[in-house]
Amino acid sequence: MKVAEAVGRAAAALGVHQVFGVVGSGNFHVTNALIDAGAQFVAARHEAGATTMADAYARVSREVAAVTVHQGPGLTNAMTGITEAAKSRTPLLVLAADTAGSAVRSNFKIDQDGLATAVGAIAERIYSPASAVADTVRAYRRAKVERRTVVLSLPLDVQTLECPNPTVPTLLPVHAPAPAPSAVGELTDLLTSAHRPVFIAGRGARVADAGPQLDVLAERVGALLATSAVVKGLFSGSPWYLDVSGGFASPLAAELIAGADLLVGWGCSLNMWTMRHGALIGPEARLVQVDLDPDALGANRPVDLGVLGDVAETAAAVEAELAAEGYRADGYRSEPIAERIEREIRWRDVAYEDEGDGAHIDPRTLSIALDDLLPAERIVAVDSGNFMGYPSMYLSVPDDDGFCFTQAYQSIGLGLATAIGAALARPDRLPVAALGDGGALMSIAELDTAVRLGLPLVVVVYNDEAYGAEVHHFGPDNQPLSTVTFPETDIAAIGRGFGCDGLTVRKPDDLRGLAEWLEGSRSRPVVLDAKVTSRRGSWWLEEAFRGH
Ligand SMILES: Cc1ncc(C[n+]2csc(CCOP(=O)(O)OP(=O)(O)O)c2C)c(N)n1
Repeated sequence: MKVAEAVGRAAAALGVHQVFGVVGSGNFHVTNALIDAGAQFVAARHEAGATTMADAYARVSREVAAVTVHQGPGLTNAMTGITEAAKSRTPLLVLAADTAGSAVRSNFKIDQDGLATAVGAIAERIYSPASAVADTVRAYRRAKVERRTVVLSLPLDVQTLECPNPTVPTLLPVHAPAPAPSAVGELTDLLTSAHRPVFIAGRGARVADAGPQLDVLAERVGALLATSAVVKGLFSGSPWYLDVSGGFASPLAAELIAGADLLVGWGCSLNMWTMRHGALIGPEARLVQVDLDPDALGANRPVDLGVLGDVAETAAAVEAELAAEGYRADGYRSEPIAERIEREIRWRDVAYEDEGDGAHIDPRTLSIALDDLLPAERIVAVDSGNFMGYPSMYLSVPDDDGFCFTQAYQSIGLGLATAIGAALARPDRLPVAALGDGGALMSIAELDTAVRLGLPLVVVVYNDEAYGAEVHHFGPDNQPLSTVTFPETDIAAIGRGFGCDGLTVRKPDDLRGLAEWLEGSRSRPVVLDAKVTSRRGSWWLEEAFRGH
C-alpha cells in the first residue's frame, strides 16, 4: 500500500467520518483512500468553504473532521477557514499535499508549516513511509485530545512510496482531569457566600458536556445562567437562562449580569465580547474561571480564583460538597426576577419602532417573523457584519447544537459554509444561514454545494447593498462611502441561478413564499433576498469596533 492510501485509511480508522475538500492531483489519492475506508466526502467549491464546512461539522458533531487540499494554492485558499478553526480550538485535521523535498524550484513550493503555525494551527507532516501511520496518529491525536487544528502536510514524493506497515494502533482514551480539592473548597466557599451568582458557560462547558451538571449546581446555589455566544442555547428551556452574555445581551440580561456579586466562567474566557469590555462586571463582583487550560485562567482579566480542571468534573465536585453539607440557597433566583425574565429577557420583547417603508423590511421585524415561521428544531449559522446580531438574538434555538458561530476571527464569508457543515452534522434540523449581502456574495460559490447536496437550507440575506458595518462606523459625517456601498443586487435571482428557490422580501407579507417552501418538499435551498432598512447601525456594532 502506498503512503497516500495508508494515511487516508489510518485517518478513517482513527475516527474521521466526514471529509470536505477541493480535490487536485496532490490530494486525489488520500481523499479516495478516505472514501474507500468509509468516510463521507463533500466536494466544496472553494477551500475556505471546505475548511469552514469541516469546522462547523466538527463543532456540531463533536468529532474530528477532515479537509483535504492541494499543495500550495489549495492550502493558501483554505487559510481563512483554518485560522477560524485554530482560534476556536476546533479539532480539525487538514490533509494538505506538499511539494516533494527535491522540488526546490517549484512554484507550488511554499512554507506550509510556517503558514500553519502563523495562524495558530499545528504543523505536522508525513516524514517517511516508515513513520507515515505514526505521523497520522500523532496529528489526529493532537487534533482530538488537544482540540487543535492540525495541518498535516503530505509531500508528493513520500505519498507515492510503499508504506511498510500500515497497521493503525488503537488510541488510548484520555480522562478529563479533576480539579484539586483545595480549589473545589475555595470555589464552594465563594458560591456559598454569594447572594447573586451568575454562571457564564463557554465553549469548555459544551466540550465537557457540562450543561446538565451546571444546571444542577446553579439550582443549588441560586445562580442565574448565561452563555458566551458560541454556546448560545446551552440552557434553553431553563427559566433562569439569560441567553448570551456580551454585546448581544438583551437589556435585562445585561442588567442582571452586571448586578451579580459572583461571576463564574465555566470553560469561558470572559473575554471583551462576553463581558462587554468589562461593562458587565459590577463593582462588587468577584470573578472565578474554571478551565482545562492553565493559560486561559486570568488571561483576559484578573480573576479572584482560577480552577484548573474539567468543567463537568469541577461542577460535580462542588455539587457533591454542597450536597453533603445539605446546602441550598435561593441566591439570585427570586419570584420577581423570574417574572422579569419571563416577560423581558428576549430581544423580541423589547419595544422598537418599526422602520420598514414597504420597500425595505426592518431587520428586527424580519427576524421576529422568521423566528415565528421557522420550525423550532433549527440550526442557525451567522456570518459577520452589522446585521449579525439580528439573527443571533432574535432567532431562538432549541439547544447549543442549534447555533454555530464561526466568528472568532470575525471573517465575513464563512456563514454559508458554516450552515452547510452544521446541516450535515445534524440532518434532523432545519439549517438556517443568516448572511449580509457582502458575506453572501463573497462565498456565493458554496450555494452550488448546498444545491448538489439537496440540503433543506434557508439562506437569509440581510441585504443593505453595502458593507453596512463600515457604513455605520464611518458615516454619516462627510466620510466618502463609495468604497463600501454597492448598486442593488438581485440575490434571489442569483439563488435561482444556482438552482435554489429565490424570494425577494421587502415586507412581512413577502414571507408567505417561505411558508410555502417550508410546507413543500424542501428538496432544494431557498434564498431570501431581504431588502432591509439601514438607517442606523446596530447596537452591538460600536462595541465590536472597540475590539479591533
Ligand atoms: C474577509 C473579511 N474582509 C473584510 C472584513 C471587514 N468587514 C467587516 S464587516 C464587513 C461588511 C460586511 O458586509 P455585509 O456582509 O453586507 O454585512 P453588513 O455589515 O452590511 O450587515 C466588512 C467588509 C472582514 N471582517 N472579513
